Amino acid sequence: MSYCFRLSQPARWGVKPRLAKRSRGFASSASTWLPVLPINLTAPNSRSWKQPVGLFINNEYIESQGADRITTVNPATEETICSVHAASGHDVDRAVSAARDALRHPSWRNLTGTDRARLMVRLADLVDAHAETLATIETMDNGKPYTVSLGYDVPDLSSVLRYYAGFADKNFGKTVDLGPEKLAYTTVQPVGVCGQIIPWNYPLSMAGWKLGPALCCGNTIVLKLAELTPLSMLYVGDLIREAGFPPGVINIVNGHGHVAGAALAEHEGVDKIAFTGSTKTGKDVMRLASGTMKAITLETGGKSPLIVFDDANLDQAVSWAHGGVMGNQGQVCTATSRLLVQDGVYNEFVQRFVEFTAKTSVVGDPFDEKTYQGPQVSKAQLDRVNLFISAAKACGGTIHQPSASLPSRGFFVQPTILTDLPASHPALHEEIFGPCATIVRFKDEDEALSVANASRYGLAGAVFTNDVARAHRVARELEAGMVWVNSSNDSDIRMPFGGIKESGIGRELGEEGLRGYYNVKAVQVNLSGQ
Ligand SMILES: *[C@@H]1O[C@H](CO)[C@@H](O)[C@H](O)[C@H]1NC(C)=O
Ligand SMILES: *[C@@H]1O[C@H](CO)[C@@H](O)[C@H](O)[C@H]1NC(C)=O
Ligand SMILES: *[C@@H]1O[C@H](CO)[C@@H](O)[C@H](O)[C@H]1NC(C)=O
Ligand SMILES: CC(=O)N[C@H]1CO[C@H](CO)[C@@H](O)[C@@H]1O
Repeated sequence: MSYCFRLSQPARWGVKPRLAKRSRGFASSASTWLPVLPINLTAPNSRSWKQPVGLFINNEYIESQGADRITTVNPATEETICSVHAASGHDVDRAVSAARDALRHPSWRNLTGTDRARLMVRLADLVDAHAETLATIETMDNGKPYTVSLGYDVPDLSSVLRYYAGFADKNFGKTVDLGPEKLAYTTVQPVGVCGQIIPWNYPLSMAGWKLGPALCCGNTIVLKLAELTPLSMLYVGDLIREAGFPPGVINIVNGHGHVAGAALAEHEGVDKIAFTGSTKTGKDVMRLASGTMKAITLETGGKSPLIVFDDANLDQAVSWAHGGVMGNQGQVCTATSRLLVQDGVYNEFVQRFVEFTAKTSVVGDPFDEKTYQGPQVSKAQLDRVNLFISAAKACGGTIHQPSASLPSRGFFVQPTILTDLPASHPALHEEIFGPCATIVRFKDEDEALSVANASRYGLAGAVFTNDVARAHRVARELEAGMVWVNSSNDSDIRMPFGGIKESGIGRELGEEGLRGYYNVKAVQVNLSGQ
């Protein structure tokens, strides 16, 4: 099979030689950092707010030490929104030492779980009280529809904080019976300073998934935001201070991945690193974190299969399959982007899926409440999706683009369905991260499973069938961290979220999500008198 298409690989993190040497010491206390005032912004929906643009360290917005800035763009208009301070390695040192001090400080260390829960709930209430502003910022910076920002992203942040607040006074150790001459028990203790690196596809929600379990267990945090979406969580900094968190417990920095992200991942003052993003960058984080053998959790890429058997309810399958790959502009790590459809219903499924997409995927202004699909987050992401589409054309695939015309400005792409691709085509194996579905036919259950599992990823999978036994058989055999029967993209904060294979390490959400944020200490007391 000749290759008609090959993706070029962007540079790795950590290849820059200066990184290997950075971040050894801590920042000196001599402070040259000055406060930064917020700027006034107004969004296309006419809402105005004061946007912080500094680094949020020790409950203050301060200047970055270097001249580095990140300029962020509204992807629907291609207009610059503003610039924010970008952390240098020294700024990361400062944030880490603020977090280390807070970890030891009685104002945090002496709190009971009940006290921490109260702070977390207060923050959740403030997030809800500022929901419209936060949703506006998210939509302007990321491009996702305002209805989704307001209906999903903001409430996800507040819900996850409340959910983990509920665990804060229930995370206990155990006593273990070792006989009359020994008292043995375990206690749970915070891991320490947690470096958390979040992606641009769900900035508020991903921050919640990281902050919730970490705060619950008494850790302190340096949260690094994504370069493409620096604004919404910076705004939350003010709410963190207002909620009453002691200085240094939650620090929020913007910065470039290969500078600030890398500095955090290799920092000797950081005890744990949690990362959500691409598989490639996840490997860089792992490599850098290995220097001090940090605890890690990674939530990385996916190419999740959705299997439709002949006996499925096709209306149901089409509707969930559409949401599973077209929702959030297809910028979802769990996107069920590989649709595998059994021979008997293949033609009908393709036809109905194309029709459903034409009807549902309304592309346009993300502040318009009729819009289902806003722009891709950036020009680079748009180019990536278009590259896969033109590669599919070049290899003789069929391209279905059922929606009407696109807005003349902004990083918009047609929702796209690719069929008749050769089995080795990259569009069937690489994560496209756009509203771009591939559909492949299969003969029987064995073939479906072997195609579904033939991936380096193992994040999610979905199956549609009327046969209960088959549904559970397939759920068991799919190589994935999450399986949906008769649905897709149907996560719940009370259920663990994460992948196997190259889709990640560890789990977020659910009770399981706490595991990465405490250490268990074993204490054994000799009662024997010997
Ligand atoms: C914090 O706890 C320590 C040890 O239990 C105690 O000595 C100290 O006074 C407490 N500090 C505050 C501010 O409560
Ligand atoms: C998929 O789920 C995410 C979060 O769970 C949500 O933001 C998105 O809108 C969903 N997409 C659809 C089409 O339901
Ligand atoms: C999936 O849902 C359809 C439609 O409600 C139903 O007919 C089918 O039995 C369900 N499958 C399983 C395994 O529950
Ligand atoms: C049941 C089944 O087919 N499982 C397969 C999943 O894919 C892996 C890797 O391709 C195979 O080793 C399994 O046999």
